[in-house]
Order: sequence, then C-alpha cells, then structure tokens
Amino acid sequence: MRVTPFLEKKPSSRRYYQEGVPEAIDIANWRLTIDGLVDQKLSLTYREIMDMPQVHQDRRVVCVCNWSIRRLWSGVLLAEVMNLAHPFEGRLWLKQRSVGGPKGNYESTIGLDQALERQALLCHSVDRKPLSLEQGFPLRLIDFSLYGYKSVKGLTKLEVTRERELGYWEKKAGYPFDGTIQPKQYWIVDLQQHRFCHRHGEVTEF
Ligand SMILES: Nc1nc2c(c(=O)[nH]1)N[C@H]1C(S)=C(S)[C@@H](COP(=O)(O)O)O[C@H]1N2
Ligand SMILES: [Mo]
Repeated sequence: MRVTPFLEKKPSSRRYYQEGVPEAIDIANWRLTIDGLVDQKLSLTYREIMDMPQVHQDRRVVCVCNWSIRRLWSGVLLAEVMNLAHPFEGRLWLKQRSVGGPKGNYESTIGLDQALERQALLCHSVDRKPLSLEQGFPLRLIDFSLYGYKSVKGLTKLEVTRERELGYWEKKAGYPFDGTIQPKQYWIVDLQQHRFCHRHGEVTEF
C-alpha cells in the first residue's frame, strides 16, 4: 500500500473546509448532478461513478498558502462525465458546488476546456483509500494546474455556465479567479523541503 511520505505533516484538511466538515454524507442519497448548458443533464450515483473507467494518477496539489503535496489520486476523468453530458459550444465555465456544511456552502468556477485539456480528475480516493469526510468525501474535482481553492471538496453539483462567477475565496480574500499555480517557492510537504516551482500551472518536475 502506498503511503505519502510525511503525510502526518500535511496541514489539516479540516482547516480547509470553510463551511465546516459535513457531519455525515449518506452515500445512497448523494448524487453528482451535472446541469446547465449541456444537452444531457445527469444525476450520477456513487456506484455509477465507480463503474466508469478509473484512473490512478500521482500528481501534485498546491495551496495558495505556499505548501504542496504529491499523492496518488484515483477517480474518473472529468472528460468521461462531460462526454455523457455534451456541453454546448463556445467558451464555458464549470461551477462546482459542495454538499454544504454547518456554515454554508463552498463554490468555485473553473474553465471547462482547460480542465478537460489538463486531464482534470473527479477524485474519490487518495493513496488508494476513499477520501475522508475532511478530505472531500465522496468526490472532489481537481484541475492540478490550479491552486487547491479551485478544487471543491464534498462536491455534489457541476453546472456548465457562461458566467465567470467568483468563488468562496475569491470573494472573501480576493484570490485570483483564474487560480493558476504561480512560479515561486513552496514548502513541499512530501519532501520536507522548500522548492522553487519555475513554471505556471501543474508542478510536474518533482
Ligand atoms: N468544500 C470545500 N472545498 C475546499 C475548501 C473548502 O474550504 N471547502 N478549501 C480548498 C482549499 S483552499 C484547499 S488548499 C484544499 C485543501 O484540500 P486538502 O483537504 O486535500 O488539504 O481544499 C479546497 N477545497
Ligand atoms: Mo488553499
């Protein structure tokens, strides 16, 4: 079984659940809804997602607060789901919404075409175990070129839109809507070292 090095040093996922961690999610009643500007609206069960083609990808997540961790993420490519939903033509955005916790809701909107090009992943597992509630059970969408605040934990809805709507941290702290990972120095949790990331977007060099 793979274990991420120095996982115990990772900042708490609880801290990164602004609306509060849901007490429980009843997976039998949970759905991933895909609606908005699509030919085919979808309402997928957890089972249906688990029955789609699965991928396992060792990729790095970066938080705007200057830390990063590389882990083994498992799930379904966003492209699989979008191929079923058939989004309309033209420039589209994807608004992600969380199940909601005691303090409300968390939302974030990302570019649909970019996310598809970058092999964004609807993740249900990390290091081959289902996500914990704190980490985003049952599902989270990750575009690995974007900062963590653009990846909604406890995902339940994807809305295809033409609105470039500001998300939780963009409204609250003025973080950029775009959210592309910027070249600078980060604390690399799994290496226990500072490293300079030289490019914009996904960090692939270590
Ligand atoms: N629903 C929800 N998703 C969220 C957040 C949040 O507050 N609520 N925080 C984001 C931020 S800022 C980061 S860095 C990552 C952290 O994910 P982790 O639990 O894997 O560390 O979750 C993101 N997704
Ligand atoms: Mo973050």
